[in-house]
Amino acid sequence: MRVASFLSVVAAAAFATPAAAAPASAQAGTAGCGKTQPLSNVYRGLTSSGRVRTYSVHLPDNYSETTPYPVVIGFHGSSSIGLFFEADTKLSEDRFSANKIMVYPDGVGGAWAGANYSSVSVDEDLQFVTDLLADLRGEFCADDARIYATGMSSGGGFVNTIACSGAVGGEFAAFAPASGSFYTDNDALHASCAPARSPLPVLEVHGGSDGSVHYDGGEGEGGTEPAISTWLGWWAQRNGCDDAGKKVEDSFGGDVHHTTWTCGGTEGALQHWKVDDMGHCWASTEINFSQVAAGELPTHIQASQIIMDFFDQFTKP
Ligand SMILES: *[C@@H]1O[C@H](CO)[C@@H](O)[C@H](O)[C@H]1NC(C)=O
Ligand SMILES: *[C@@H]1O[C@H](CO)[C@@H](O)[C@H](O)[C@H]1NC(C)=O
Ligand SMILES: CC(=O)N[C@H]1CO[C@H](CO)[C@@H](O)[C@@H]1O
Repeated sequence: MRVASFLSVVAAAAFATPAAAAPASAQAGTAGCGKTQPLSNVYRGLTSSGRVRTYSVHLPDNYSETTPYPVVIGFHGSSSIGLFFEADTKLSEDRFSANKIMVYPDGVGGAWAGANYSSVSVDEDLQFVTDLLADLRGEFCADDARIYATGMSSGGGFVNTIACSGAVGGEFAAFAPASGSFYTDNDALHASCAPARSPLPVLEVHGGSDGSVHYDGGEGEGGTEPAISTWLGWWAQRNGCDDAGKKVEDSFGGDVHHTTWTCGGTEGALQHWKVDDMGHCWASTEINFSQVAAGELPTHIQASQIIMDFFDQFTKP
């Protein structure tokens, strides 16, 4: 009896605290503001579409439960898990994300929907993103206007699937797939891609020598992929970009090409980095697993820095 009433007091206090401590700031802090987080690395599970799904979170050093932080969700490549993507990209290191909440979800069976080898439907994985966002908002102090998605290979492809989904994609401020395998929304008129708004900021990084997700498109591991230039053309159209006025900057002896479009008056709302001699990996100036796996060496550019700098420029209107 005593224990029970003690517990009910604790429970009442636990439920009362977040609401009472919620900041009255003008920033769009989520319900998780006010909840203390004793650990900087958190592994969480939730049930989505009747299935247990998992994800890991890396919080900023000295996380303050009253500061709404930007959130970056990183989707791993095929046959992988979130923790591997985190280690490979080094995205949780302070130099890239000191003031961000980093989130790394796990795909079912190491895969994301859209690839023909995935065992879940696109609708189910999109529902998982919705449920993940709800869980994040309730647990952590997130800036609702600054939620971003990046991903590698099939994870990059899934980032495009999210961007093309009005309901889920509308929750994000910007998207950055790398070495993306774009299996969905490739129908003849690509009309199934229905972004929430225009322009929707998108940046892609791709190797010109990618032997898995060919720059010129074709048959990939999990389906047919468009040529990257074709795919960029679709986004230029959706985003209302001035295609004639796009700027191309070549560097590193002509190996690296950075293309920037101005879309609906927003400079850089569509961007592309192509590295001619790079294969299928996460672009980095430092050696890492995905490079080793692809028989690659470090390259000229650091995708982790480029992508975080890109995200910093955009807030959800
Ligand atoms: C976190 O706090 C410690 C101790 O106050 C300080 O030395 C460190 O620089 C802080 N880290 C960041 C990223 O602000
Ligand atoms: C997936 O698509 C690729 C490319 O079109 C094809 O070669 C492969 O056989 C397909 N696999 C399955 C399981 O359908
Ligand atoms: C193969 C390799 O160099 N892997 C490195 C990738 O990055 C992580 C995190 O910095 C290192 O711990 C690995 O050694």
